[in-house]
Amino acid sequence: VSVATLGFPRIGPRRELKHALEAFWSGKTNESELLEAAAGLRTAGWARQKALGTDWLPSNDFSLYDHVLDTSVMLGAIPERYRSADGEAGLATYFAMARGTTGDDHAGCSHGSVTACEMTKWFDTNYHYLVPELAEGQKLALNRLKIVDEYREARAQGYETRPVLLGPVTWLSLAKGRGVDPFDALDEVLGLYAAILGQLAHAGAEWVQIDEPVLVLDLDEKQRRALTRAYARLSRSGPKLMLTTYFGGLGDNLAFAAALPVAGLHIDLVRAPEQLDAVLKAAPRSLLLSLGVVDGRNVWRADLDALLDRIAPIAATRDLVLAPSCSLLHVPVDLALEKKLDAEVTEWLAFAVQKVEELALLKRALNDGRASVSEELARAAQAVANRKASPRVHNPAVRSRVADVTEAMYARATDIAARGAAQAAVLGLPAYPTTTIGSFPQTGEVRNARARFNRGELDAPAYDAFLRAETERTIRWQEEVGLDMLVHGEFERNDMVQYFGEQLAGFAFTTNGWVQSYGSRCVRPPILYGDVSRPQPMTVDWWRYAQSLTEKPVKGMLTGPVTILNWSFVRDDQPRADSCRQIALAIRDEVTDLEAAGCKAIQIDEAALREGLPLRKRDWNAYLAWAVGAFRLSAAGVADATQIHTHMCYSEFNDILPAIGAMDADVISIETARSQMELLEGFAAYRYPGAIGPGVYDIHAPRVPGESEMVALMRLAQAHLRPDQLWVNPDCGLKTRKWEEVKPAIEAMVAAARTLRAA
Ligand code: THG
Ligand code: ZN
Repeated sequence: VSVATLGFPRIGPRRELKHALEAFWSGKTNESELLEAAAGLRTAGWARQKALGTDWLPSNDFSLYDHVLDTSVMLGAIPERYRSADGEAGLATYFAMARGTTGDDHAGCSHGSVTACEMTKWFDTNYHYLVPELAEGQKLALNRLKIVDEYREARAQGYETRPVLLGPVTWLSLAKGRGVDPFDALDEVLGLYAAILGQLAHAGAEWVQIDEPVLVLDLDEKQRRALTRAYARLSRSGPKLMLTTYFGGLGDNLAFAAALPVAGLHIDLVRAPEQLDAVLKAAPRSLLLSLGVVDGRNVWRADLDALLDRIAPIAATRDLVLAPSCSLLHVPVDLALEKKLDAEVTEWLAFAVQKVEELALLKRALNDGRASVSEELARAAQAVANRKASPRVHNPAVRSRVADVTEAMYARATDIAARGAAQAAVLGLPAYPTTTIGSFPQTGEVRNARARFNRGELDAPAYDAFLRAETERTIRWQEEVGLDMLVHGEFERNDMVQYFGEQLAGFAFTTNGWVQSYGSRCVRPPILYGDVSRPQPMTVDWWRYAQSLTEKPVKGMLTGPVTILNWSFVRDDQPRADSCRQIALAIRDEVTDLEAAGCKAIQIDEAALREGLPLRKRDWNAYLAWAVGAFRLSAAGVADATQIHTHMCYSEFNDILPAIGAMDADVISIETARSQMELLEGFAAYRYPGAIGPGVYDIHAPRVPGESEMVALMRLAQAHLRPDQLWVNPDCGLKTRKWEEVKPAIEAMVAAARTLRAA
């Protein structure tokens, strides 16, 4: 038995990569300083994993921005607009693809102003990759081979590694064709992959890890044929291939995957423990199996005794590799850096470093007998038992409240049309009412004040006074500009999920538990460990203060239960649906408290509802049923006259429109500016009954659109929806924008609404 890691966090224990990247982007450091910092992180990663007992060290799991982008650049899939005059694909090209350029801040390089490549979620994780693009007539060709360089770099330092390569069929499946089917390039791509593998073999690599997470998805014929063709060819290209699958079970692809001519197969036994027996049956003895037994997506300690009971009989009959279920990219680096987390919860957790320790312990128990590590195993077992028995996890009051939830609690008293009339009478809004999604710019000043408050340099009354002044200024500005429904601006919030998690019982927080979200950006997901309750109102005082400043209605702003769940590390001791229902009840309390305080419109954001969809279509309905149910449970406690809004990010939801309709929100705001309102066809065809605010201002770009552009977008919307269904708002929250951009854009938006009313 040996131990592998499929990938280690690249951001660094103290986000060293983030700091190195941002220093470079701002011009404080030069390219060689950035590359030196990156090399330092790689060396530290290898040394660390080796010391912890990893036998199969990964290389090329590191990336300066994103491993999918690395793969695209390696294959020469660089869209024309990023190609510099001298044809070289260096760092400037790489970061132009990742982040776009503004034309002026890249002095000396030949790019004009270009937008970044599209970015989207990596399977069902909270990590974003850059979408590969293939255009008609595009010629692919190998670039500088980072994978070979990093293999050699490790070797020169005395580390024999198993290079990590994103598989060709997954890369093609993620790619977007512009006027072409990416799979038309299959043979060209396979030729390049074969050459890469050849070079790795030449450099001395005996094994290569080749990631094909598409093997856990519903595959079509084209993908299956491509996989067969790919591995028939690549298995003859030099190194032995460890084909890795993760984020789910192989399911109906099992027989197919087990028959591919590769030397090893990695399976995810955390997401799909039930597949082990079937895999053992299907996998020939000659296939080296890698068992993903430790959760690469969550932060809990593993139950080592249970794992040993399961694995020992297998280890007696065949050679095994033990590994995390997937790359450790998705968990924080090191629990030892958490000094403020309380001791009881800390004992239940394992971050990347601790997960490798768990694997090393399993290996020793299997190779040398359990007795050789009985003390360590006993300690691990005690921690697991403590967690199970802890009163912090189980709250009888929450349990009985959930048990008492009735069907009626999931439904508003009357239907959406009748509610609309009641709300119109209370709110007195004009046609085409204007509003924003909730947040206003988190300026350097705001972030600075929060940082000083967190460091204890600013006391609570001073911080509070600062936030109130920001809120008041923002209310005054919204009144001046003529918005119809106002927001308080959310200056008191950091990350929205973190903000609510910090105020709910049942969640724990880390100080260094950063996980890469995209590029240099990270999130610190809350850790949901116990039954959830809301000790006291969370947002009511901020809303009350904001409403006291104006006669216009101010929206209450909440994050929905599904989004809080999807962006947290969640319990693994009960179904996600059960955790979600508990969060929903806590949010419901906040909703009814806001209503009791006089709030007439409450927005419950479900930014992450769509991205929580299971990877397999057959699981969609079950997810949507409980997710939509949780939203309804959080929202349905209010009177007809109280208007419930929701907001969803990312625009692809035509395939779940019935579920969105079933959420029964009075008003929904969505991203549409970039897709020219295409999405609304779906809403129209589905006869969406509620009101819709199709975003008319793409807040993801610094560009400020003008009034006529927004009017034109709304005219497109009018083609699909009744005038009384339409709201006018930006695409998403404004927290990442600057006031200099927001002010003219919102002024133009209000002017656009007035033009529509006049027509
Ligand atoms: N919250 C959480 N997850 C998310 C988002 C979120 N996933 C999807 C999307 N939004 C990701 N977007 C971002 C945008 C900005 C940042 C992170 C993810 C960001 N992070 C700061 C950084 O890395 O410097 C740290 C923020 C902090 O101090 O908490 O800017 O909104 N949970
Ligand atoms: Zn959004």
